[in-house]
Amino acid sequence: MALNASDWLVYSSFILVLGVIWHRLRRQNRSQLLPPGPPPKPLIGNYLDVPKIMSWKKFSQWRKLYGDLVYLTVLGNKFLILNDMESMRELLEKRSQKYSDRPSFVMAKYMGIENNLSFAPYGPYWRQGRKLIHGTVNQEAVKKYHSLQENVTARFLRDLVEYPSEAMKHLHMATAHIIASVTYGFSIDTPSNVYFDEFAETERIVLKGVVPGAYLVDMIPQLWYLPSWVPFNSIRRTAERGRQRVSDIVHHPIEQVEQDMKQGASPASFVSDHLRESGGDEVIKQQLPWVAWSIYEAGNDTTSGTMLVFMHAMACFPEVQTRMREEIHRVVGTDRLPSFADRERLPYINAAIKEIYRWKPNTPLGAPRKLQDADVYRGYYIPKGTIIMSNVWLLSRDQDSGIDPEAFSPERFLDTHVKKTAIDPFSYAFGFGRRMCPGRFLADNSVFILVTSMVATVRISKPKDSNGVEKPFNPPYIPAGLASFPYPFEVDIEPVSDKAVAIVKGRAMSID
Ligand code: HEM
Ligand SMILES: *[C@@H]1O[C@H](CO)[C@@H](O)[C@H](O)[C@H]1NC(C)=O
Ligand SMILES: *[C@@H]1O[C@H](CO)[C@@H](O)[C@H](O)[C@H]1NC(C)=O
Ligand SMILES: *[C@@H]1O[C@H](CO)[C@@H](O)[C@H](O)[C@H]1NC(C)=O
Ligand SMILES: CC(=O)N[C@H]1CO[C@H](CO)[C@@H](O)[C@@H]1O
Repeated sequence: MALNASDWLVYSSFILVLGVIWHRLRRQNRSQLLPPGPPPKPLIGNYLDVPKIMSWKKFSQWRKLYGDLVYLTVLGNKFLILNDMESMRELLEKRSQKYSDRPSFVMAKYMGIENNLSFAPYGPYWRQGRKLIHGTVNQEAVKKYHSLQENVTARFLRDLVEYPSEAMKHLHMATAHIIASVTYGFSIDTPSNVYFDEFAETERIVLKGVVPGAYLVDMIPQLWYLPSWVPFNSIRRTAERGRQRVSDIVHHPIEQVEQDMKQGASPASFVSDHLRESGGDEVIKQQLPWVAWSIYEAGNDTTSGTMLVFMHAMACFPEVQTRMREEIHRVVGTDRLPSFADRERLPYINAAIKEIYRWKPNTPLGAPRKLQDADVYRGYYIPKGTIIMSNVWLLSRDQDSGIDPEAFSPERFLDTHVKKTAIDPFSYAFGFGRRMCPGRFLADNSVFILVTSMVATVRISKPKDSNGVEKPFNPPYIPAGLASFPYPFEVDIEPVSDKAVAIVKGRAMSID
């Protein structure tokens, strides 16, 4: 069919108008100023500028060059780094409607964890899951776990004084025990327990699957579609294995709880409470295993990692350890272990706990968010889909108190010691806004009771060789990823007195 002259005119002017509109839009968008950042290279963007380890240190240096907002592109992905509290508050809290989504990771999606709470897109599924969790671990509800936490701590201390060289193992057991009991109502006390290995294996796979860049495929989704003879093929195999593992681990413990409930032998827990209350609600029944698993995953190594940081600090700063012990012995005495009822009367200990969260923040860049719609802030245009990282590590380095940020010094939080106290890490260490860590009260209680009871009864110091000479002590931290805490390390543990040993053993015996 041939076009006549007038049709042709209509078509071509239509196309011309479209072209002009498109050009205007482009120009308009181009004139919209992106936040400053290191100049990108063609195609790879800032790929070579971002260090693979401890990127937060580099980002913090960039603040001096580019300011509080730093914009990057890496292989086509857009990133915005927030370097000050005000922007985190404004964007992640006040504008949370737009900033509460998470980036999706190809590997995580394939493994089936994409829609499961911590990584879930911002929407009704996520909201329902948060509601389920909130009932179990809100500020009031966590009080019902005090007794559990005190008991686990007493057993932990007994193991610690009996087998001090296995301190790291005992610690992992204790934190895993608490979170497993809260979630499923049964402990994963012994390594022989089937769940223990499953959990540990799954956690390793999952952690690799959600760290941006841990698998190259997250940066280059197209890789996924490479023919399988290409060496990258292992990507698919890894994902397939992860998927099966994840599905097993998510459902096995729930089946166990259901069985225990039938026999009337299931203690109160997140799962059994909701199974009882849901009255057969199918939506809840389907989501429950995933939410339970999310609690376990989000609560296990964050808590034990925080305790490792504590032990690292205690070995390096013995004078702080001594001041903590003096306060506990003065307030609690030496005839019993500390309890939650003592907390209010322990200001130095409470400052020391803040200092643990500050000294080596567990998630130095927070957890990534994805911007759902384009936004404008401080005159800059932030494109839709930008991944937002909050550089809380930089906040933790504040010098307001005048005390060196690298020192472990609870004094920085006490207005009896400094003119201006440091920023309270509770305002950044657990995230922001609607996605803020729902487990922070439970976590903080675990940290309080473990820290206080340890300081009361054992002395933590740098390891020594058989001649009593201190060995070099510099525990390496996990070098990359979302979380930052030390690998298990060697440390010396000895009871502060024979009386402390007797108290610990007596208390542990009263539980069994
Ligand atoms: C000291 C220990 C802990 C630290 C430092 C920590 C820190 C965090 C951080 C920084 C986030 C991201 C928040 C954001 O995006 O703004 C988060 C999320 C989360 N945390 Fe924790 N957490 C800890 C312990 C726990 C515990 C014990 C639980 C279990 C109840 C838990 C459950 C979760 C869940 C489910 C999320 C995902 C929330 C969502 O995406 O909506 N966390 N945590
Ligand atoms: C230009 O930016 C606006 C948001 O300010 C967006 O809605 C529009 O799609 C953009 N246009 C182009 C051509 O990218
Ligand atoms: C903790 O131990 C005490 C005995 O010392 C016991 O009465 C209490 O029920 C235990 N709590 C839990 C949650 O196991
Ligand atoms: C809990 O976290 C610790 C520390 O990262 C890890 O070693 C351990 O395997 C985890 N426990 C389970 C049961 O997954
Ligand atoms: C709501 C939702 O998408 N949940 C998903 C969690 O992951 C499993 C694993 O594949 C999916 O089957 C669920 O649909």
